[in-house]
Amino acid sequence: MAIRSEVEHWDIVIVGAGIAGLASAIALRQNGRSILVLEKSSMNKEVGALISLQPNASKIVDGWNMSPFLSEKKPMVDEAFRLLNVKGELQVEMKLNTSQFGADRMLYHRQDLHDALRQAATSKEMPGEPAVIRTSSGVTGCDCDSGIVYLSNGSSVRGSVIVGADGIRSAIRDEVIKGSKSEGSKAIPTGLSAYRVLVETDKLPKLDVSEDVFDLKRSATTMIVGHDKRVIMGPGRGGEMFGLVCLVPDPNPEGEGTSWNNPAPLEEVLDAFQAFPQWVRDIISHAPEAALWQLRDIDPLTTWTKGRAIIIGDAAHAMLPTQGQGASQSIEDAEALQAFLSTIDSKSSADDIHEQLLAIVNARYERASLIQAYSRLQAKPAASQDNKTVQLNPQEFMQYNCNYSGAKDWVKRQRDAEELAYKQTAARA
Ligand SMILES: Cc1cc2nc3c(=O)[nH]c(=O)nc-3n(C[C@H](O)[C@H](O)[C@H](O)COP(=O)(O)OP(=O)(O)OC[C@H]3O[C@@H](n4cnc5c(N)ncnc54)[C@H](O)[C@@H]3O)c2cc1C
Ligand SMILES: *[C@@H]1O[C@H](CO)[C@@H](O)[C@H](O)[C@H]1NC(C)=O
Ligand SMILES: *[C@@H]1O[C@H](CO)[C@@H](O)[C@H](O)[C@H]1NC(C)=O
Ligand SMILES: *[C@@H]1O[C@H](CO)[C@@H](O)[C@H](O)[C@H]1NC(C)=O
Ligand SMILES: *[C@@H]1O[C@H](CO)[C@@H](O)[C@H](O)[C@H]1NC(C)=O
Ligand SMILES: CC(=O)N[C@H]1CO[C@H](CO)[C@@H](O)[C@@H]1O
Repeated sequence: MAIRSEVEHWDIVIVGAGIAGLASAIALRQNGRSILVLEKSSMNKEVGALISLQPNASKIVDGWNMSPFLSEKKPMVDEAFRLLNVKGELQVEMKLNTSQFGADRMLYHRQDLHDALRQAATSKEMPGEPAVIRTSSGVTGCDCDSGIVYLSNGSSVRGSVIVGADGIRSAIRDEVIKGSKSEGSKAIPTGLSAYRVLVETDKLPKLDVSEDVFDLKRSATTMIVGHDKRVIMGPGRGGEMFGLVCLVPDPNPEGEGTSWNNPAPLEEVLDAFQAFPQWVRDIISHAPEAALWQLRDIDPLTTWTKGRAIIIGDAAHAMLPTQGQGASQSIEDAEALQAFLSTIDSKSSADDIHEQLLAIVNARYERASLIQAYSRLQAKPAASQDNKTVQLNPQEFMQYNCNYSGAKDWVKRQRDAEELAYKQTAARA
């Protein structure tokens, strides 16, 4: 008879080493706690694109003492959001500054942010024990009640807590929503696709555009909107790179869309953006390559937790990138794990753990779901058919998105609001 070896046990098992998983590994580090991160890929080629952290997400990251890891990555402060029509005329400029939102909106190269998070998660210099990351370790599912996580190579590990941070096609999600109204919920086509273009700034010629319309060196996000297409662009890595996300109607809405990294010919992008200013097309035409990314999101789920498992990030609330909130919402999730699991240790019961996981879902659900819904709204045609009237109002959403000071504060605010409403009703009665 074979001797059945003891399954390896960890306090926390995180599935997926994307931004959500790595941020959670950092956030959950504390004395005596063991953390294992299981990542399917070999983790040597993060998608090349720029990414932004909204003010209060960048503040959470600052609070983790990430600066030794981030400062060398040449992060940039986003100073303004600028909206142009297809003629290249400025419609709105929204200055972003620290006094308004309590922190800066930061721009990163995705690879750099990912690298810095990975270093911080595994560094000996951070509080608690370093997290262990195992790459080429795909997960096929889990048992939410016992905490067993099954790997594709047939082995398994056990976690007192399982954090499913395995992205939009999450395997842990399937288990968490089994038996709920959301059972079987999957990534759905959104009718949108995005070409991603990243170019080294010093490869660009002098652009034929006046500096008050567009300045390549300025640390700002610029959006150009046509009726059904738009370009969102800005600098990264201290100005060395310039990144564009070019949204178009999905050319193949029924397609599988399993990748955000399908190579696309530059001519195809230029063709799609004929109506856009020549100087934008000049930037695109100097890029080495473009990639097509079929955009998917998920419907709000009825739950994010079951037993010892919780899903976060894109696994829980994948959203369109129309507001650049995906990474920020993942960071906010990680902070919520930190806040609500601080009292959980190896002696905690399954019930204690589940209670805290429920508290996290309570704290995060409404906000993340609303931002998810806003991101869909923001995907509606951004300009009239003749492209003359721009219909997008970024200010409205920005106010809500950036008004956040952590999961516990959020719960308190909700409670205050309820109390106020109750008092008002009582006063009227
Ligand atoms: C090209 C691009 C540009 C973006 N730009 C922005 C932006 O400007 N601003 C913004 O806020 N957001 C942006 N986003 C979205 C943002 O990156 C995500 O919303 C955010 O990173 C949260 O992702 P995540 O960590 O939850 O999931 P992911 O980044 O998808 O990470 C999931 C990880 O889990 C791994 N994994 C998957 N399945 C398994 C499994 N079964 N077993 C083990 N591991 C598994 C994956 O390999 C991956 O490493 C962008 C996304 C992309 C792809
Ligand atoms: C920053 O924002 C505040 C509030 O909106 C505004 O009063 C102030 O002038 C801004 N500062 C800068 C430097 O733009
Ligand atoms: C399966 O993968 C895990 C995680 O990478 C590893 O620890 C384990 O040794 C592997 N088991 C086998 C049988 O290959
Ligand atoms: C308006 O913009 C779209 C791209 O979104 C373009 O295809 C169309 O030709 C433009 N229409 C006019 C009248 O400029
Ligand atoms: C942030 O939200 C609170 C209530 O939750 C509100 O009182 C405050 O005015 C908001 N601040 C901004 C800048 O919108
Ligand atoms: C706009 C906004 O909500 N900013 C908040 C970010 O967090 C700090 C506290 O950590 C608040 O004071 C800010 O109001």
